Amino acid sequence: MLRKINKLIAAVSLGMAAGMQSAMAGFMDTLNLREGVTPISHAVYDLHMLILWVCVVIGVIVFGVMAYSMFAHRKSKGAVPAEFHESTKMEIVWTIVPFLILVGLAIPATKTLVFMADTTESDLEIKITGHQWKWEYEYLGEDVSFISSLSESSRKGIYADPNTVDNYLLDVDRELVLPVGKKIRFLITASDVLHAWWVPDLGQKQDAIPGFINEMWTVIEKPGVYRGQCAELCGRDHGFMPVVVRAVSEEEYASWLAEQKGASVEMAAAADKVWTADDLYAKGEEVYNTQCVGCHQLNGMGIPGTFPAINGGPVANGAVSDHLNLVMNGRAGTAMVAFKDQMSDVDIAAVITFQRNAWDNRAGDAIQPADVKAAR
Ligand code: HEC
Ligand SMILES: [Cu+2]
Repeated sequence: MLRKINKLIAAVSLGMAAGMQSAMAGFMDTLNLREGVTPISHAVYDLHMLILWVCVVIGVIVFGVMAYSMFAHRKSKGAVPAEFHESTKMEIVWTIVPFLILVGLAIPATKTLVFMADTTESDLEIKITGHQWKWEYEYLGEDVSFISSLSESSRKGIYADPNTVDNYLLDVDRELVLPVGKKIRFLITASDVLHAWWVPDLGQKQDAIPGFINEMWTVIEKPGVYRGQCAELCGRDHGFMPVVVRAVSEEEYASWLAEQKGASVEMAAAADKVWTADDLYAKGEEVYNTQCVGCHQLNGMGIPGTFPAINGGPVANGAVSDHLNLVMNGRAGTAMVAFKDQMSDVDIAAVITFQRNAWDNRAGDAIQPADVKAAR
């Protein structure tokens, strides 16, 4: 009989241990900080686990002593409270012990911070600029730069059923492609308001501040796609400026970079040729749907009181030179920024041609990339 009970207890406790283990693994996956894929994310994770366990041990000791004292010295057992005041010995002990614990935690924490701040000896540098509401990436010294905005599918999901969209609001039209195993230094700033560049798997978040350049570095250990978001409330479409990093092997990165350079040569050639109005319109619709819809809306009606309508608006139906001037230079003090630094000649010519002829607008004219180039 006794043996049977013993067996039962053994089986139950084994089962519980297994259950605990899988519960623990589940907890680690869903609730805990992620381990990430960079030396910094590992350092941060290890520091977090160390401090977590120190807190657990302190918690167990403190609550254990409390529970034991209340149970062992309860009134029904005739416990008589000790009566003493101002025990210097006790006061010294409860000051020194927490002090030592804090110093003990400050040492690894400071080490991690110093490690994170060391941006020296990087292999490549990327300048990241936050704009309302998109990210601009410049590969310094490589003559490659582009704007990364919310993908078309995510944008459509806003008006439809988000459940049907993959990576809803975490998907972009152009990913930040980076090589694995290289030390990358990021220079982070913003053109308009505060933003913050954040990718959890890289273990870092950095404020993007107009007029300031913040730094951070990373070495991505594993190829893959890592998603993040703007993490600083930056206006109406703050939730619509995701970050997508695609980490690839060194060879893939080199060929991607060469392709980008080829594309910019192609783009220069496209800027020199004369476009048909139809081609400009088609291209312009694409540009409008990624760069301008956020404010002026799909139907060109804007948001009354905040963003003016382009459909029937005075500028899109007025002189083309004024239209060009507005799109290139923006309007100071408003959310209408100068697009000349963010868009190519072709994109500017195309989007203006589109706006002048879309919806009910019937300007009937087109503007060539060469005109945009001349106006720069
Ligand atoms: C962040 C919001 C925002 C985005 C994005 C934006 N605009 Fe604007 N736009 C504005 C605001 C605000 C104004 C009004 C400026 C003012 O007060 O004069 C404006 C005005 C305009 C006007 C003049 C409208 C009129 O007739 O009065 C045109 C044309 C225009 N924008 C074109 C564009 C184009 C082209 C794009 C995309 C490349 C674009 N805008 C993207 C905010 C935006
Ligand atoms: Cu932002």
